[in-house]
Amino acid sequence: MKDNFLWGGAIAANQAEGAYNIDGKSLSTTDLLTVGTATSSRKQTEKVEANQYYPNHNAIDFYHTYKEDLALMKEMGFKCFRTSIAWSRIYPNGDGIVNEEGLKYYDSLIDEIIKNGMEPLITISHYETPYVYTEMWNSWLDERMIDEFVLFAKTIMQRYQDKVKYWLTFNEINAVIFGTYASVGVNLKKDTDYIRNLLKISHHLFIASAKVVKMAHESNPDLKVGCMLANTQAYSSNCDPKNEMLAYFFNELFYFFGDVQCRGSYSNKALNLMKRYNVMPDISKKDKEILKNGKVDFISFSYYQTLTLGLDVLEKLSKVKKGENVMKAIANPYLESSDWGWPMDPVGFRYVLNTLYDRYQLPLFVVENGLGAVDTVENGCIHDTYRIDYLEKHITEMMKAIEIDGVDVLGYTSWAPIDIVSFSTGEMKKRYGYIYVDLDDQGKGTGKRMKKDSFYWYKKVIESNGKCLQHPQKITSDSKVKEILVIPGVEKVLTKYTPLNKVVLLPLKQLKLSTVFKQFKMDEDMQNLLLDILNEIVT
Ligand code: BGP
Repeated sequence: MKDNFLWGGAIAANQAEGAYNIDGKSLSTTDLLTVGTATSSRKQTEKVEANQYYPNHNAIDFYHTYKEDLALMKEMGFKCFRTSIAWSRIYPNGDGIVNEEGLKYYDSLIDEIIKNGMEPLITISHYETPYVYTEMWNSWLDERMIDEFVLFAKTIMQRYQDKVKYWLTFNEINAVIFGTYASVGVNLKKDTDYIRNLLKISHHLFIASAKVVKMAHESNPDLKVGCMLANTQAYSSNCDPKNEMLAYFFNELFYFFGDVQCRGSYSNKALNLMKRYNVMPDISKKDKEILKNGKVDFISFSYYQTLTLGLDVLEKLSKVKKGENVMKAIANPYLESSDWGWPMDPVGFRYVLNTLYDRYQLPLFVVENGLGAVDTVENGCIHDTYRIDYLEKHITEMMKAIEIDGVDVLGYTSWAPIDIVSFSTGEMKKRYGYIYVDLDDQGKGTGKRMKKDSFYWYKKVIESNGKCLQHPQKITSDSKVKEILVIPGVEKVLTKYTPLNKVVLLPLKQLKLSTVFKQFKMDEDMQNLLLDILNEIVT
């Protein structure tokens, strides 16, 4: 692994910041999504309704806690931190008037990221288009959005060009296929023009992105701008060539977006298909020029799962009962699924790193990968071995792609280093973090941050540049004194920092640390400090 490999974590403004209506911010599209569950989707409302709960309004209050949160990430040794800039803080009213208060917030956030030794990676638009555009023009269905986006991007890129080198234009640009409102704020009727309109929206996004890439390169050649694609690799459900063909065409949908942004033009196949079905967007000569001059510098992508397709997919999907998870119908029998039904496929990760690199020959950046799972707090500890297991396997495969296969990867920012609101369901209990946040699905709780076992594990991974991936023994308040005393250095710490001495320790050997803490009336802060010191020794 290169010494400058960018290990870190990724979040998005709308899922973390909260503070949805302060310092001049207007509503974003995501501010109007209610809370959902794994089996019932989030609802979109036209205004904030009193009897509904909108989890993104307060999220985890990162707007106010970023200093403490970033300090924890620094402790893990992060080299890179990805977040987005909420458009609705910068141009809240869609009238070209900039909100200086919003910029001030990002001035200090970005300074803080840098102060903590991390390279900022900024997503310009991450599922948080100002809602005013949906009201005025049905958002990205209207080509006027291109200039609005370029203005927004210009404002932030000029302001932060000396501080931020890596930029992404649209988060998961291809997610527009799965939901036009959730991704870019367009309410699209499921009528005969659906596909034509979908392609029109995509074309607007492509042009806007390409203009921003060109603008960035012209204003500062050091800036690197990437696309961001949601990767959901499809496998054929068996070796029937017809199923293989189906999976191939599904994957082509993904490449449709990658081709335009990386190669600077629509592929012949895409043009042919759009012509044949009479759904071609208006692609002027000038547009072609813009696309050609706005090729991205690198490819970033999210990777969580793969899926399996066969010609019987529609039949399978039609059998899914109300309330059941759709993902199960297309799950791979060789893979286990997460609590939310997402098939976990570490080897698939190596596969997509290879295929993407082969196709475009551009550096890759893994900007999202992680496990959304339910965590339980036991005696102040969170033993998330399942998360460590998931990440360990995925990082191992990524390292094979880099070290054995020769794929060029700039960095890995896992989603999400701290628990934040889930985008798809709006739940808090779908947790990804190394840092636990004490809030529930209704936003109730203290908001307190706690380190999970994965926190110590990831710290070690970064420190060793990926060499130490094994899950080390972790000391918790449940550990028995006799088990930890055999670890070199532990006895010294216990006798130095606590009222314990060798004589006292002897009869306590059969006890758990929590009992010892109680006997010696150690307060919670002292207990946590001691556990931190002990785990420092172990790792
Ligand atoms: C990606 C989005 C993120 C994030 C992640 C996990 O598609 O870019 O915003 O949310 O998925 O998904 P979820 O939060 O729904 O579990």
